[in-house]
Amino acid sequence: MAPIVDIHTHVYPPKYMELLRSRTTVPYVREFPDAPDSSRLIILPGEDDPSMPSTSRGRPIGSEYFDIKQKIAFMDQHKIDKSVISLANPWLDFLPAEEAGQKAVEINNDVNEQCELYPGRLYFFGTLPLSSDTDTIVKEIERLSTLKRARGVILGTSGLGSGLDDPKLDPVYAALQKHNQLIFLHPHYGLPTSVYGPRASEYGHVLPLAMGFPLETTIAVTRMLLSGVWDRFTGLNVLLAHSGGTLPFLAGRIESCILHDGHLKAHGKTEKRRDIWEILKTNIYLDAVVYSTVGLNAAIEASGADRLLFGTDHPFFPPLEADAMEWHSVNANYTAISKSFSGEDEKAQGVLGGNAVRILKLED
Ligand code: 5CU
Repeated sequence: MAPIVDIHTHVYPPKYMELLRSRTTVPYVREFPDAPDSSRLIILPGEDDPSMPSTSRGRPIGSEYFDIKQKIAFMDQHKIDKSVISLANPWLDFLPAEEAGQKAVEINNDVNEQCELYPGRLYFFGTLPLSSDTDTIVKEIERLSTLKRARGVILGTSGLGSGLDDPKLDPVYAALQKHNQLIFLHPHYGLPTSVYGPRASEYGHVLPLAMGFPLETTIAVTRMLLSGVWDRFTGLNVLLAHSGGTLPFLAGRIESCILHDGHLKAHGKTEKRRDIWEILKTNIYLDAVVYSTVGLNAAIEASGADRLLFGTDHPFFPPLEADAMEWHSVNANYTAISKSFSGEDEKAQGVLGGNAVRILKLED
């Protein structure tokens, strides 16, 4: 039996918690006077709206966000053998350029040390100092490739500030390709809050998380594709959060729009390019954090069962009932895998962990 591996699972390590607690603008962690006993994590754009009661800003943050023992307890509780942990959003995107390089070193070392406490159980995707200059970013990629438990990097969609189709990212992509480091691409910024409408505050976090996150990922990847990132870096591998947002469902439409675009044709950009289907099956991996067979089947169809990897998104999406033993969000992903691969045990085992062990070299 292959081990069960969770490749989408976050932490805010102690060094990062210190940083969040020292801040007064988003992102930050603090207690509010009307609820002094509970800290709140405020990270998403718009979450800090002063018109909201402080207890509905952001989300409560407890030790499950930063105590590595709790990660292990969660893994044990849900029969997860290994986890590839990553710093949660918004990573270091907000730091001034001159601070980012040193903070990335501290935080990556911090996470590597936490992984070392549980040999064979914990690995991590490192964090890059993206607000810094590309030399500093490349240096951290090189350094990460020497850290024992590092298995790639987690990246948001903003890149150096202008998105992932920015040609200034080429040295970063070149270094990642050279050191064979996977990018775990994860959303944070969502869509402009105006699209959620004037009643948005009545709907909790549903619109930014269910719609904003996946669409942000889809747009970011499509921009990478359109700008020819994978034509220049044919060995660059990217793991997309939330089963690629809506990419598997929209891939046909994206490809058709490219083929029918007069502007692209006039600039010779519809020929001599690797199409989206090839990239989905060669450069892209998808996590299985989509909570239903409908999304999972689209992911399987688009990239193949051997490129799909189980994840939980822990510590986000905890059960709302105080006494719940198991997490519904985790069980929804387990159930979707079991239903989609009914009678195909080998493929199910691959998605649950075998693929991750092979792709991320998790044998100790
Ligand atoms: O609930 C949330 O806000 C989040 C988040 O910020 N990041 C994430 O990975 N999942 C859920």
